[in-house]
Amino acid sequence: MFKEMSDKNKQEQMDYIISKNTRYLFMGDYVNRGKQSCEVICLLLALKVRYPQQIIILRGNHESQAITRIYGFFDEIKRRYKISLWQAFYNAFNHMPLVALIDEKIMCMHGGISKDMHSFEQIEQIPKPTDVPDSGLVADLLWNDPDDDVRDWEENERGCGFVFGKKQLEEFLRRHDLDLICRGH
Ligand SMILES: [Mn+2]
Repeated sequence: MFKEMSDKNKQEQMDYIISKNTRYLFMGDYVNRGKQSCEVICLLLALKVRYPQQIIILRGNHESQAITRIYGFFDEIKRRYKISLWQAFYNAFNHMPLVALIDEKIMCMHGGISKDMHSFEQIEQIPKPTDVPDSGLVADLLWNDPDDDVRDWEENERGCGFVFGKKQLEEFLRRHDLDLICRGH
């Protein structure tokens, strides 16, 4: 993306920020723990508005009201702008997609698989806007982690969600006819 920008003059850069034949999937956690969360999320949202089909922005566990309140985004917005802008951002976060499916075979999410997920229709039926609850399918998709050392679903040391092992992942992939999952967190 940035190599291509550097090859163009200023005017051309405007139209070539992203490659025309490429789709970009962002995997969440755009805000908190940095000084310029506002710039990061505004750039991504601007790209989404300009290239709606090519830019996909999944939600991370940091895109929530409670987590932005604790880990820096709220303080940044309050210091630089005003609290109503933070409210506007978390209202937008509440509409963000949780999962992307590539060619029916690669499931992408920020956290991990959920033992509460039985079908993809179930994810489509999650009402929006939604905040991130403490438990259940939405929390799992944004918070869960893989762990090589666990044999079963176990509590997550992060304080939210679960960890899962190879066996749980293989069962999940078989049940949903997937090749692999791709996750961030
Ligand atoms: Mn995360």
